[in-house]
Amino acid sequence: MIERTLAILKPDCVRKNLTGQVIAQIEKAGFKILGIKKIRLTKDTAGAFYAVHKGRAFYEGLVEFISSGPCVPIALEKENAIADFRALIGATDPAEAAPGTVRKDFADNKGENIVHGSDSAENGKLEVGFFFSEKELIELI
Ligand code: 3AN
Repeated sequence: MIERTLAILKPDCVRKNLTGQVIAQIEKAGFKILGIKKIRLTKDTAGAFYAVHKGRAFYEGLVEFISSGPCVPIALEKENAIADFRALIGATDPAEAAPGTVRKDFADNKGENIVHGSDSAENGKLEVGFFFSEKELIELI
């Protein structure tokens, strides 16, 4: 099934000048970029995006980190996009990520882990919609 997933190249990825390299890996893996932008999230917007994690021990730190500098949300489309993107980026904790994955190669820790990927097809659609209007994506197809 053709799915959409939302990637976010997080502030650590931007600070390390790795955005081009990670985007190259995403394209090499066959993902089509439907939309891409560079933004800085406010704490409020970051809190809304991660609302599902509200109440967990790492929530405040996560919101603080993702709003600490610019990030790069990317709307992606591909057959089996959710699972394939998660395989490309590796486990949440880089220490547990498989060799050759983006997080294994570039992430410092579980909190600062370079890239976000949606965890289900349903969330992929919702998260893409959080950053991109359907109109701006359709105009580019
Ligand atoms: P993933 O992004 O791999 O799907 P989730 O959905 O479990 O991981 O967590 C969302 C984000 O919250 C992660 N990308 C990571 O940055 C952060 N996070 C998750 N668990 C922890 C933790 N134990 N300590 C610090 N940050 C965490």
